[in-house]
Amino acid sequence: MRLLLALALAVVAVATPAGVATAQPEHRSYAIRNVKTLEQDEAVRKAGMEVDYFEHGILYVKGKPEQASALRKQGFKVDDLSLTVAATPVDPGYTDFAEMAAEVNRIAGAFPALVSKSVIGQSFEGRDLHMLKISDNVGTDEDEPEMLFTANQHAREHLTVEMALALANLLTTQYGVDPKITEIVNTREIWIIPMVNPDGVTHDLGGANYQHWRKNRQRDAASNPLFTDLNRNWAYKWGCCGGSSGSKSSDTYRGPSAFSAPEAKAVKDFVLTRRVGGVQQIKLALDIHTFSELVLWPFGYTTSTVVSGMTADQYNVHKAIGTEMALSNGYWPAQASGLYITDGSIDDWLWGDQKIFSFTFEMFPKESNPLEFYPPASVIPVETSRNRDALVRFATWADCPYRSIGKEAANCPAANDYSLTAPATATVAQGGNTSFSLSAAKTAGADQLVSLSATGMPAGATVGFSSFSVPTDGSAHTVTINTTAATTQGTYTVVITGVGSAGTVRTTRVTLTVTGKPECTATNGTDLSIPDGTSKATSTVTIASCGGNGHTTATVQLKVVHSYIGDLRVNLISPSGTTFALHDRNGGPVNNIDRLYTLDLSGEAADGVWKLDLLDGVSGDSGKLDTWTLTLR
Ligand code: BZS
Ligand code: CA
Ligand code: CA
Ligand code: ZN
Repeated sequence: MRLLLALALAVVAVATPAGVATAQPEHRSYAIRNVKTLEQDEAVRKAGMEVDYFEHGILYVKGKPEQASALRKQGFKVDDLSLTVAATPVDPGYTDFAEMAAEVNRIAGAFPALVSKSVIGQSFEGRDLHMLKISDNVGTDEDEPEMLFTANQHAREHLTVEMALALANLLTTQYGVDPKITEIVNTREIWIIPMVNPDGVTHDLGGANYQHWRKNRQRDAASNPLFTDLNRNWAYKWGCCGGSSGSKSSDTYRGPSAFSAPEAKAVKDFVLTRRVGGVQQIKLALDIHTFSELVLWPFGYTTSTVVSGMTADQYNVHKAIGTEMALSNGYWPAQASGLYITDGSIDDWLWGDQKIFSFTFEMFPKESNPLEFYPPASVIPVETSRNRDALVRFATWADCPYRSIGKEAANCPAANDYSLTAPATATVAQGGNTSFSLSAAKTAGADQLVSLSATGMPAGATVGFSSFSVPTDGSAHTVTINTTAATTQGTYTVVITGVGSAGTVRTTRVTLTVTGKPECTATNGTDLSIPDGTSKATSTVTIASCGGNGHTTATVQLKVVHSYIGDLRVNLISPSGTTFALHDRNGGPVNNIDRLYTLDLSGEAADGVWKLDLLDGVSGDSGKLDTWTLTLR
């Protein structure tokens, strides 16, 4: 979610002792859009409204309806947040606590061989925290990599319980039907906690209208509110860095101490039971939230990528797996602190304390406005099945997340083990060939004979090995890659896989660059500022003598520096005038774009002037185009 929006609502909540974020009749929260200049900001103050904060072209204020009407007459666009909040009726299509409990029991009853149900503890108000385990031989603690899925730490994020239950249904109903699902269930042990904050959910759904409730429903001994943001209550760097609040009325109140919230503590205690013989069995975790359509990874407490507790390899594993999921579901991948600094989040603890590679999904919708915690329940099927492929891919890494960066031999040793070594990069011209050396060297146990194969090659290219079966004695062998004149220019990740005679599978990755006609590629590296507001910036490159059309997998490598890419639109416009959207207000308040876009430009003549339009759209943020490279084929 957009945190600042939550804070706006929290301001309203302070006024009511029960903490219910409903409007006070005389004193409402407003969002004033398109406040561009300080003078206009001043006009708002003069109207007598109290400014909460300014964010991203929107001024959040409190005031009276008369003051709002006065501003509207002066031409301001003033939205009454209090009204919107109060006016959203609860959609019975979302799963409440009792329905969740019934569904969990139903799934466990329907698939006794695959599913076991347990209760890991109770919420503050005494509701059971239900959990499912899904695996083959579910009653046995097998030596299989484990995965943890948690949802609904934040009460109003109702789509998240639907996601967790959809996952449980997918894994069970598709077992024996879909080979990928069958493989996952057979080789992993999957824990799903679909509703971490049942008291909050019950409160949020308890009236005719949604309550915009985020936190739990804890109270102190005197029954005064101690409502706590569960995703700020985890012990790793708890309260360290300004990423949570010490004020009880805040929507990001971190609680009086780490794990003061019984719900966070129960999940933590469960995770600790998965340390068997000192080894944490859970390898991957996903905590599900709404909204903004993001895939996030730790750390949230710092903007540093590599820091004590997070090596470059470990960061790169998070980034590789997170980015792969985002490419599948269309979310935006980012380190959590790219959104804003948070401390005490579950992800920071799972990684920082337990070394579980951990991720957060911020689900649908992408845009932020006060209604958007509460899309109609009709979106549930689309928005949950949207993540199916991403979650299948996620599960495939659980046995060794380091495989995502080709470093499994060093990090996930097998009894009989070896490492495969090849150069990190290779370059080949279209229609040419390149050779590099490859070796297999034993690192543990018995020597093996390793059979080699490669995937990820460009279409039309072939790979040859001087020997298809190599011993693990470290000797050098030669790999040759041949391309044709039609092989598409670009960068490829060629994965060379070895299968040892003792069954050990190891991979190594080579980043292969296929260079083509330089005439079909152009770069503009001149910085171009992207104005704040509604006028676009345009950068051009000229392709002069490439001839023919673009390829089906043409690319644009784009680097933009911007403080809020959720406002940004970036379009490529061909010489004939066709528009191709590269970036359309994705990523919310994340900064900067550094991304390779693949486009089908086969319908466009290559030669001519290609334009890149960049439009910020909303005031409050600006940036610059750093560089872009168009590769037509
Ligand atoms: C939300 C947003 C979420 C939060 C962002 C976040 C995710 C921070 C993961 C840190 C780690 O409430 O959905 O503010 O907790
Ligand atoms: Ca099993
Ligand atoms: Ca196990
Ligand atoms: Zn959330």
